[in-house]
Amino acid sequence: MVQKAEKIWFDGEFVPWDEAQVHVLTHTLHYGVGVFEGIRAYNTADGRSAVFRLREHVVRLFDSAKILGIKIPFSVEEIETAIIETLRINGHKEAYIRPLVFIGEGSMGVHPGTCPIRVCIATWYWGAYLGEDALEKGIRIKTSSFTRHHVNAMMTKAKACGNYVNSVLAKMEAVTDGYDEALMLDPQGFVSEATGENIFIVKDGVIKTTPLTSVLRGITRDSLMKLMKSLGYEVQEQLFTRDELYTADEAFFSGTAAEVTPIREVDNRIIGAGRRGPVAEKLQKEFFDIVKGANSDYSEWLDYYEI
Ligand code: PPE
Repeated sequence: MVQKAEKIWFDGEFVPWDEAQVHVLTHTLHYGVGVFEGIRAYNTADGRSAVFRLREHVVRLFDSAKILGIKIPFSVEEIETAIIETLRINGHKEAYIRPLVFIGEGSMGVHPGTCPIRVCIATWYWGAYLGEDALEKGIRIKTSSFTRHHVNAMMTKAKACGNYVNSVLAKMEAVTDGYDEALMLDPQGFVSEATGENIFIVKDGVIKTTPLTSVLRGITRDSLMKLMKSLGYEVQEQLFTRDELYTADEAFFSGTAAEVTPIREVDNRIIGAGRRGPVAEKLQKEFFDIVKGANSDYSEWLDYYEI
């Protein structure tokens, strides 16, 4: 259950958590055309708090909206300010932040017509996405029977509500079958991403990740790639197959919610030593230092605020 906070920012105003409601004829509820973001704020080493890569997330929200033909009735700066204000009003020193842009009620039928565009921002505490042990021990995943979107069927660069039907189906299947997460293949059969994470593999010291075809342009993915290069790793954006993943020395997921989560088993095959590998461990340490403000080389990625 989500831990309730005091307020939700809704169309420019703060409303009590329980009153942030919509009508059943909300267009997005029927047809799925809406966009959202997932952002994290962390406690920082100096006792303050900071939102990680706020600008990039808000810009991606606007890009997602543009892809879907939605005009957000606020500016990037207004949404950024609203996010910080929501964290402060809720007293959240550490939180997951969920901005959502959706089409409200008005007309029915596939064409959204003149239905209003509505925007809300919720914040809540969210610990380790795939369980407390996941970050340390790694997770077990299974190739999904559901194929990831074709790039010209769903707009994969948009973090669109409707795109997640595919993710929810895959996640439910994986969990029902006793796995932690689903690995999704693209329509050609190459590894794509997971239901809410990008994927990396390591083989003979070289790191590979899926190119930006069928996958979301992950901000954690981008952060890790910059970090890997600065640490001297060779990183390639290249399509790879599930059997290449089976024989990798290490594999891990990246995402705002999942952070850096090692994968210890795929389709009942042990990956590497069957536990968090040295590259994942090193990247986790560096990543958490960065998000918690302990590495000044990356301070431009942090927007500080105080409660
Ligand atoms: N792929 C997908 C499909 C995806 O949903 C996410 C984020 C990523 C990749 C990684 O992107 P980024 O967060 O920018 O590194 N998934 C969000 C939603 C998770 C949820 O369960 O809801 C997230 O991690 O916040």
